[in-house]
Amino acid sequence: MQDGSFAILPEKESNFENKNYKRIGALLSYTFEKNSLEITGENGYLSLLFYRDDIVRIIMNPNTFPSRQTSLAVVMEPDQLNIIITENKDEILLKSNKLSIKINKQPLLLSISDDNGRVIVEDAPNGMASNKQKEVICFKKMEADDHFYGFGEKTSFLDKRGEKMTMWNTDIYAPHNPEIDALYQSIPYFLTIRQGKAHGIFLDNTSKTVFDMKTSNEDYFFKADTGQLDYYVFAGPKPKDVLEQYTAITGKMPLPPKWALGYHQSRYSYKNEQEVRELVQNFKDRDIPLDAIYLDIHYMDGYRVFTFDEDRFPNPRQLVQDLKEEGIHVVPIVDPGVKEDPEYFVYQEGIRNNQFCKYLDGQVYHGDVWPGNSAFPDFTSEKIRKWWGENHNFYTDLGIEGIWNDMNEPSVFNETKTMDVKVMHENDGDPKTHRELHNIYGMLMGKATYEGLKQNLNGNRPFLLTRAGYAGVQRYATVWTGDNRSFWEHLQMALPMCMNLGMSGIPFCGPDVGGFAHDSNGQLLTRWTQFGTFTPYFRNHCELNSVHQEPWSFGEEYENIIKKYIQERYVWLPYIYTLFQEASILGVPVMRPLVMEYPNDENTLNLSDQFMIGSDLLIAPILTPDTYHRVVYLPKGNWINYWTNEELKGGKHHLVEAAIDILPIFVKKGSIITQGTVKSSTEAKERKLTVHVYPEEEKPSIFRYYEDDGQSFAYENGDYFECVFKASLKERSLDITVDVEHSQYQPEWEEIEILIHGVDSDMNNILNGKIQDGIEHVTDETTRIIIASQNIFTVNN
Ligand code: MIG
Repeated sequence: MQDGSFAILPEKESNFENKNYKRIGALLSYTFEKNSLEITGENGYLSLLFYRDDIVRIIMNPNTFPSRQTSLAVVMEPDQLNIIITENKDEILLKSNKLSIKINKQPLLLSISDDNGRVIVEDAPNGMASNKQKEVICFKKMEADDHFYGFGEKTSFLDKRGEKMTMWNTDIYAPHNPEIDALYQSIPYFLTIRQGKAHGIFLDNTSKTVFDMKTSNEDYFFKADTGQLDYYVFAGPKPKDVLEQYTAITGKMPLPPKWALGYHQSRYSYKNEQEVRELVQNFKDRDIPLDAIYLDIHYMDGYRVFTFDEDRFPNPRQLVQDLKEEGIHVVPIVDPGVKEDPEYFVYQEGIRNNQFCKYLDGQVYHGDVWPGNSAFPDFTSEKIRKWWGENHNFYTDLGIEGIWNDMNEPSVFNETKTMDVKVMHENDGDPKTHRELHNIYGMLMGKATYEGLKQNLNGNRPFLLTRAGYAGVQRYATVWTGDNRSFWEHLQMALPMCMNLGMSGIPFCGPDVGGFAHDSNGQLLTRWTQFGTFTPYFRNHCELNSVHQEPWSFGEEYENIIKKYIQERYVWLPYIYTLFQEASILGVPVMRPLVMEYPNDENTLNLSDQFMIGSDLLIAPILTPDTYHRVVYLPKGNWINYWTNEELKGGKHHLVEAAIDILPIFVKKGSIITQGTVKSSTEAKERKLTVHVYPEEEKPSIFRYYEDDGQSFAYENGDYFECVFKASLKERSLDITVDVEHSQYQPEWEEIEILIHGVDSDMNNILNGKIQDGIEHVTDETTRIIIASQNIFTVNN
């Protein structure tokens, strides 16, 4: 029925009147205390609560005084702040050091400005409203030049102006196309760019939510199916500030183990031990680096989680150990559905201890998934999360350090694709329906799993991959974008999807390289792997019925190029790892849209087919078949073609060449990047750090380099290495300094090679204040300086 014209009957039009919304009305009374204001309105109650000078939380509850309870997305408590309040006949004014809120009394409407008096978030005439169906909604004014980013995992282009998006974690196998608006993740958060400045809004509501940036040009709205209208406003003003503010509320990604950043190989499924061993042998024989292999659902005994099938995998301990010796980790899949089988210990435990989701009358909910009829752990209870987490010692005892969570929307094989929304969750003593908590279920499975792994791994960093999530999921898991297809269109879509995940506080993400469903081919896999070299998460994965897409599957010509780009990943790791560390502290993404770095440049606002890694590296992959040229936009400044050292002027578009073995990469002139060497896996020793310097007259270059052991949490106690590389070019003299700022961890490399690009050989090169001997001119335009690593620590003196 949905496919016919029935879907567009006149009565189906949804607007303010049809939905019987009631505006909050006039302010009746209020009370103020230190950092918060409580307002009683005609048709609802309102709280304004400052968390920091630059973060305010606003809660509207139609029925009672707002609860200050948050979802488990929120990790921050409000700071002690002094907010100034003033009042006149028509308005109340609240002021922190960074934000001021004007509260109009009749009707009750809010207008929020930053410390420069710039209005950032302002209620539209409909303001806040609710209806009898328990919906809560909020309308905000939209400016002609507002552009919207974030919203987690969404299809289509980068800028979400003109889109209406639903948040309801859904397992969509097909199709992923521009009109599918609810996928596996729900991140009810967005960042607005308005005239080059940024601000953000996070709606903390775990039921179904909708963001409409499409229907009207004067205003946009966000609404929730049920619960409070509970949102946070972030002041900006730079895009990176908004990310820092949002992740102050929802938390930051912990530093992943280095092996999680290497190349990963997966297939649904490598079905038995022999197949896995042959796969590893193939990588060895062909000298292709590899850090992890995934075990999809076939490893289990009848799809029972926490088991291995004895025929297919007779000795998982040996397998895991042998692979570890080769520097390869094994990552098994774990789904939430627990098979209904009275002779299966997990099902027994769950039933005996009341750990599965139940209806109000106590009946356990069962749904059909891979193992057949199954029950679902109630991850909203801390006790139950602990049980689930501890069960993972089954894997960690075998030497496993990474887990893959799938189907955790939760996905159920039925009409609604998920659990009955009437099922209850314990929610640590505050029981709620699945309708109210649906969107956070998958993330809480992640929390249970990550915390369980961490406890079992004796100080090693766990790795968790998840399909479903909610705001804050970055604290526990890496996100992959689910069941894409081996289409060029899906390669194209992966760029804005990952950029917007990054803008949503999730730096560690990536698509299935090569495409999951449908058949890949040599050219597509080659171009996709080139892109994968720079996606934060780099895994090749495909489905049961599709052709094999391991790096060698399409002949030698493609294999060689694919191999080269997997190797490049390892070469770039010392740069990427530093960016991961930055992301773990500041919340900014590793892979970012150009608009994050150049928000005033209108060419970047919806630029969806190129991206940046950090602030200085621009990647412009080839995204269409039989294509050996493309247009690249370079923002203002000068840029260097990484492969040819050719210099290009920014502030304009260029046509660049890209033969099948070329991924176009551009380095900003005036920057410094660090690289390592080709390795078989991240376990192998890094012998040399290469520092590429691209000096720019009168513009000092600077790069803060970070390194640690890549596997433990010792960095939290200061066991890390940090140094700052600087270069300044003035009057035929290039001055380079290496300042070690922290060296409680000693890097493995034996030497640093400094490669200076684009200055002629008769230039004076000065290293840490001394004219350096032993300078070698590699070409007329590139100079090499080698420093033994023991001198790094003394070179300052
Ligand atoms: O409905 O475990 O997205 O990556 O290979 C299929 C089998 C279930 C969906 C995941 C996919 C995985 C597959 N899973």
